[in-house]
Amino acid sequence: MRITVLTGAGISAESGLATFRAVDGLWESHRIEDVATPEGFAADPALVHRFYNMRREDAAAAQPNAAHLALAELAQRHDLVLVTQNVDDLHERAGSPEVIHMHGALAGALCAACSHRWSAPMVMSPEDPCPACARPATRPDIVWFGEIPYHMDRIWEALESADLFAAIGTSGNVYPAAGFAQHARRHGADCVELNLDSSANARDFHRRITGPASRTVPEWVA
Ligand code: BV8
Repeated sequence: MRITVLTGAGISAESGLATFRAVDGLWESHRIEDVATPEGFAADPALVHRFYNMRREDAAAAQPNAAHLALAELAQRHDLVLVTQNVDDLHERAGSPEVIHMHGALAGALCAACSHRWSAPMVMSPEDPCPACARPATRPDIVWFGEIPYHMDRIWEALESADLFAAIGTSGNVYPAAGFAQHARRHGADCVELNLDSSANARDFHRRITGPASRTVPEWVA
C-alpha cells in the first residue's frame, strides 16, 4: 500500500517545540507572517536571524517523540512518502529514511546573492560571508510566505499515487499544504487526519483520529 503522510507543527508539540497557533503567530511582538517573509528579512535581517537562531537552539534541545518514531517504523513496512511542513530535524533523528521538507529546514543556509547552499551553523547573523561568493547575503534556507515551496513535483506525484493520505498535527491554514488532502482524495486516496482538534480543512478528510500525536500515531501505525 502506498502511503503519503504530511506532518505539521503539532507532531513536534510534545517534543516541546511551540506550534504556530500556540504562539498565536507572535514572536518578539512581531507577527510571524511578518518575520517569516522575504520582506521581513529585507527589513530587519538581524531580527529574522534571531528568530531562526532561537528555533535552531530549541530544535537541537528537543527529542523526537513517539509519533516521530512510529512514522520511522512505518517506513520499514510500507511504501511511505513523508512530507513535512516542519523545519526541525526530529523526523530524521527518529530514523525516518527520507523526509521531504517542503518549507526548508533550520539545518540549511542559503546565499541570497549566489544561491549557494550549505549546512547552517547554530547561530547565524547578517554579516556571515557566503562560503562560495563571500558576500554577506546569508539567510536561513527556509520557504517564507510568498515563496515557492520545495519539491512540489515529487509531492503532487506522491499525492496522486497514494492509496492512503494522512495529515498529522497541522491546522490546514497554509497553502499549498492545506490543499493536499483534497488533491489526494480527488485521485482516490483514503484521507485521514490526526489532530488534537478539528483543522481548517477537516471537510477534506474521510475521518479524523482525535488526540495527542504521541498516542494516536503509534496506535494508527500499529
Ligand atoms: C505559496 C516555514 C505559491 C517558516 C512556513 C490566500 C489564500 C490561499 C493562499 C494564500 C493566500 N494568501 C497567501 C497565500 C499563500 C500562502 C498562505 O497559504 N498563506 C496563509 C497564511 C493564508 N502560502 C505561501 O506563501 C506558500 N507559498 O503559496 O507559493 C505556490 C503555490 C502552490 C505551488 C507552488 C507555489 C509558502 C508558505 C510557507 C510559509 N512557511 N514555514 C517557519 O517555519 O518559520 S508556514 C508554517 O505555518 C508551517 O511550516 C506550516 O506550513 C504553517 C502552519 O503551521 P502548522 O504546521 O499547521 O502548525 P499550526 O501551529 O498552524 O497548527 C498546529 C496543529 O497541530 C493544530 O491543528 C493543532 O490542533 C495541532 N496540534 C497541536 N498539538 C498537537 C496537535 N496535534 C496532535 N498532537 C498534538 N500534541
